[in-house]
Amino acid sequence: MSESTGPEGRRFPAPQQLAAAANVGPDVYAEADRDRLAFWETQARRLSWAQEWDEVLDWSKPPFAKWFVGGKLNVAYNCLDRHVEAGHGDQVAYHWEGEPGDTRTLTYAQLTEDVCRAANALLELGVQAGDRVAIYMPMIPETVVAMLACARIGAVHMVVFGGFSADALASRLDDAGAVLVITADGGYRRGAPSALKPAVDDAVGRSPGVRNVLVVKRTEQDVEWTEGRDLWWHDVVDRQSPRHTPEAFDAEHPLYIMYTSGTTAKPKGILHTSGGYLTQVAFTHWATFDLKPDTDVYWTAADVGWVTGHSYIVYGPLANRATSVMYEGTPETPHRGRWFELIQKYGVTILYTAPTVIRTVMKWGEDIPAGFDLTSLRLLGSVGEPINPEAWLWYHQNIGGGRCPIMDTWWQTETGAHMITPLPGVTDLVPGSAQHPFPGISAKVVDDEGNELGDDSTGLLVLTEPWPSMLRTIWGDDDRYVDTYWSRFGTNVYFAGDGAKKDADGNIWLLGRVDDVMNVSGHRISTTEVESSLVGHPTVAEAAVVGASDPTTGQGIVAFVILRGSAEDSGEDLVQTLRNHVARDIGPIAKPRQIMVVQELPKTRSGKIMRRLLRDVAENRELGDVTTLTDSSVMNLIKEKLPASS
Ligand code: 6R9
Repeated sequence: MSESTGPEGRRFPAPQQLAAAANVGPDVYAEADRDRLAFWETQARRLSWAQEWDEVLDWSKPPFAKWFVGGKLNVAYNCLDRHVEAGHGDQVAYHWEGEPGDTRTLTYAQLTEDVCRAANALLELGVQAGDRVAIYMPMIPETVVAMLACARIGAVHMVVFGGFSADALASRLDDAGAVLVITADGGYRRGAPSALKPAVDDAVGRSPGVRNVLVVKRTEQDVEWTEGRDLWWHDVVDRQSPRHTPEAFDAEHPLYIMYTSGTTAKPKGILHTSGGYLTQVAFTHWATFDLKPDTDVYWTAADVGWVTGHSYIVYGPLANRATSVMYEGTPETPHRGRWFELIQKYGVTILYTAPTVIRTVMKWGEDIPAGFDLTSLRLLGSVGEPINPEAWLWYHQNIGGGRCPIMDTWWQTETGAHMITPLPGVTDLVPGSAQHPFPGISAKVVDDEGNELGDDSTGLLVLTEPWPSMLRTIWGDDDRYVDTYWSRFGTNVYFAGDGAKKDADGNIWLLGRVDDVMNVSGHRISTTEVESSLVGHPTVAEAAVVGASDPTTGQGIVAFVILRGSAEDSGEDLVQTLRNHVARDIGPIAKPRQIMVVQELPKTRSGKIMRRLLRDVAENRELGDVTTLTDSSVMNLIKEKLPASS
């Protein structure tokens, strides 16, 4: 265990100035512990309800929860109209920036009108409350408008990441039974227009339930057109009335489906509903990020097609009347300082992103962020993977200027909102650990039998009480919902699928997916720990570790590493140095059997490394399903690196 990852590693106390004015102070934990349901009830009052609930939680048929039973609200009204009615219509909701450098500014008043027009258009197209609408779009304002228009009329949106293939889209359209697809001709990625419509044409051709395809003109690429089915957004939406009276829906009315890949080929359609979801995303966004709506400029640098985009680009920020930045493209276009240029340009105060991006910029070198004025930043966030202590310290120093606390937020598509995270004005930060359950959340580390473990032990992460933004089911498959999440330790305990460790001070460290735990000669070693050790070496920027079957040890550790910009060579010497480094750091048992230096790693839209594919490579198998990769060509690059014999 390297020095910085152990409990003896450095602590970063909450900055005093921030703590003095923080949205939540240390008492929040005691308040939540005193009466958990009353606590969530208080948070629900942050929203505007057309009708109060009769009961906070109905958990009489676990694991099927109902929150704020009998309550009614309109999610879009809560994100838009109420802020306009309160006199904030001129406040900027989004500073949007396209990859080519075009910009749009949307105030709350303008966004409300745009959403009303789109809602009227959906109604004209015959979309009804409860219908499913697929959204397959680039990161442009119409994507947010489309989501909120669905929410406004009670239609269930299903955003499919624009990088996914026609196959991935087709299987989701079919599973959800979508009646409408909203898309664009294309979007800009890495300096060039990237088409979306051909994949839609392919997928919709196989989905007889889809009546119409609504197409936003973004790149002006040529598109094929199916008369009677395809409609231009500007023809249908622009002529609509900018007024629409929102209807209040039940707190448990479905809001959206978000597909997430599971261990089997069939993706799971995670269902979120309205009142509890909006309550928890709004409250966590406000508390974890200390959001001050009048002064902050907030930026979740992630894709809307990931749950992080749903909860923390769209619903949380808008419910809290935040001013956000939204950016269409990739961090390295047209140059590697693009993100930092945006922080400087808009005076971003809060930045929320994924460790994979931090490690990428680390690889490019600290000169890149150093070239921009980042002094507007006051708080940073991390999500998607464990953030290695090295990457944490680098983020803290080179982007946060040593002054911004980092909120390492653990949560999932299924949980809807933050579940384990420090709080900015309260927690002494421990780099690499997500630390404590959020107030009102019960998370525990248990052994294989479900017994709670004390401090200083390693096991499985479970959630032992229902929470407002929890998934309600897997779309169309209640049995799979129960089996996947609520059967390992009984129907009252949610099995998250992540390994976790509690240190001697009770901080929770996430150790990656349970299926990422390796077993080497009977020793359980987490891929995350070996990866952190490798990234802790000065030559390594990124590492992915998998367990490959091994005739003698059961599994052998195989590592794929990307070197830092300044590091040279992939020679045998360096590989030996790195193997010894891990052995010294964690123990000889963790010494990788094989280390391969590569240029790229296979990643999902949320920056998660697809270890399953690397395991296929390490075990010399045919590659499995690659539909959720952002760039499937990286697998060919990696295979080329393999020694011809293996
Ligand atoms: C929000 C999101 C969920 C899985 C989760 C875990 C990993 C997310 C993390 C983290 C360690 C963090 N994960 N945040 N691991 N520390 N701060 O990422 O949702 O795409 O569904 O992934 O991501 O393994 O189980 P999703």
